[in-house]
Amino acid sequence: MPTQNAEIAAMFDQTADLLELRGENPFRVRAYRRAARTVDGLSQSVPTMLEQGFDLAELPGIGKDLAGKIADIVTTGHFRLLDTLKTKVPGQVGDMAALPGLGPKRLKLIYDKLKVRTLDDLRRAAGQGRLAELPGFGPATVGKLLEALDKPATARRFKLSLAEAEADSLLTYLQEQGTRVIVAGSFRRRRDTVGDLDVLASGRNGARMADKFLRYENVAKVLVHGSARAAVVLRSGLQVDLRVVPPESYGSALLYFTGSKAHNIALRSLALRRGWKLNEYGLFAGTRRIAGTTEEEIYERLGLAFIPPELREDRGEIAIARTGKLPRLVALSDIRGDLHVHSSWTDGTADIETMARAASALGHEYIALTDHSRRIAMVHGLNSARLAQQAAQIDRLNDKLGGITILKGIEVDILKDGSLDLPDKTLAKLDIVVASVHSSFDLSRQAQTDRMIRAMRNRNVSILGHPTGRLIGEREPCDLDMDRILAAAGELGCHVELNAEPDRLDINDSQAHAAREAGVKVAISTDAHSINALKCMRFGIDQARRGWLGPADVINTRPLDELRRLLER
Ligand code: DGT
Ligand code: CA
Ligand code: CA
Ligand code: ZN
Repeated sequence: MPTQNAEIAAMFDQTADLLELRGENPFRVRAYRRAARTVDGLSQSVPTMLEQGFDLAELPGIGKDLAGKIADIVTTGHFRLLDTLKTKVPGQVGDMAALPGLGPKRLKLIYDKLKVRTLDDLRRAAGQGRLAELPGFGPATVGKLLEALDKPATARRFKLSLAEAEADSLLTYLQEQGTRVIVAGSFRRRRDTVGDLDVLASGRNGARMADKFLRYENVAKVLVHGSARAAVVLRSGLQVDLRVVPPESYGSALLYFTGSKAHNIALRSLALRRGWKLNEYGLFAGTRRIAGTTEEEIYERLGLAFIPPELREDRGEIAIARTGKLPRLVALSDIRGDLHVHSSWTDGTADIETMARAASALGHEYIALTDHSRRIAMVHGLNSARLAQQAAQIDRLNDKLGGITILKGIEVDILKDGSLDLPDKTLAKLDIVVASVHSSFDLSRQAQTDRMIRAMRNRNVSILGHPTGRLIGEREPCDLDMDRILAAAGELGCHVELNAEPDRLDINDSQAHAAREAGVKVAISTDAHSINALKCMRFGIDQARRGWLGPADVINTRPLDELRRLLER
């Protein structure tokens, strides 16, 4: 798995700590701290940016030298300078510098006063209350430290997109004539992150299948090796469980291992109430198997409509499946266009025509070009004048291109006070305005919520972009009162985005469900900065389905003329 922004930033911070501890050139120390902040504040993941050909040397505080080092870290997972520095400080002081709250000053303090040399020394000192006696070690600092010291490496969850890349190549390797192999678990339910992969195979020779699995080239460590079961850790750190079941139990095993656990338990008690037994081997009346080959026949026997895996979370789906009134969930084939797309006018990698042709090839009838507004100077955000030039180019392209319409739009920055980064008269000329927060993520809940509602009150705003600002595994969602935001959106006729970028998936599944309940319509948009990223729409569809959204809940399932009416406020 490529190294992510937060890890790169942490390596630079740690490097700065160690350089400072050794009394090295303060300019060099500051350069690493600044680079850490820049990397941490990016809205896209560095590996993705590199893949898309973005030159990191263009970022503030990152010159050619640091850009090269970052690329190195992404490919190797290591920062050589940091590794060297760690060997030059005594004991495990180098590793301690990675812990939260332990900068050079505090490190020196515990080294000198408490004679702490190793992580174990540190745990002991904290446990015995000796840390708390030092100046600058308040309860919050010590608490955070202890938490970080206790955190097992296995607690980590993997983004769905990364898990999918791993799953695809593993399945290609395992697939053979006469067997079925599928990934069940949270992966099949399309959760935004997965703890591990649960691979299910049907076949008579489980031992041979398990052996083949263990010989997979990406296996780093074998955890379990049984006759019809195996578990491994891949080189990326992702754990994979394999079970091989006979064909007559395939459906019941698939149902069981798809989960969720809560859904399984609810189904099992439904079976019990009829005097039956449901487990991974089948549905049984006494000792007689009455279903098990397919999931469909099990649901049918239980008197339920088939429940799509995305809904199996025990959030009311079973009761509704009994009435046969489950919603028809939105599918990728329902999507007619993409309403958040960037071009090389700002930080995209392709020009407008290339993006439009690629979208057309994906079957889209329209795209909205929504480059950044001027505040984001780092990416040459558009002011009114450049936006007018862009509009002229879009007019020419719309005359020239057939089959796809390019809508004129902007991703306008929501400023700290909730005002927008461009004047109303500029925004009023556009077909679509996506308003997004890219700064001040740490406002209080009240202030952040008020800020976004103020932005939505501007009648030029069509869609609230990536509402929570989260970057999965890297940046927490900002503190928001989502109920209040959705209520305001509903009242104001503003739509909310479900950003399909695999690092974002923002809003998330349960927020999408809340939007539906509040009568707010959702735009599923890729936020693509490259032609490849246009294909990420399906990750947004996954989360929309998990949020129970149907085609009518999603504005970009509409033909263009209907969409235009929906964008009017
Ligand atoms: P994850 O891996 O944390 O993202 O989540 P899952 O849902 O993939 O959970 P996992 O890998 O622990 O187990 C896979 C499935 O196996 C789970 O969704 C349901 C089933 N399962 C696991 N443990 C139990 C259990 O104790 N009872 C029942 N009924 N099902 C279970
Ligand atoms: Ca799992
Ligand atoms: Ca598992
Ligand atoms: Zn954005």
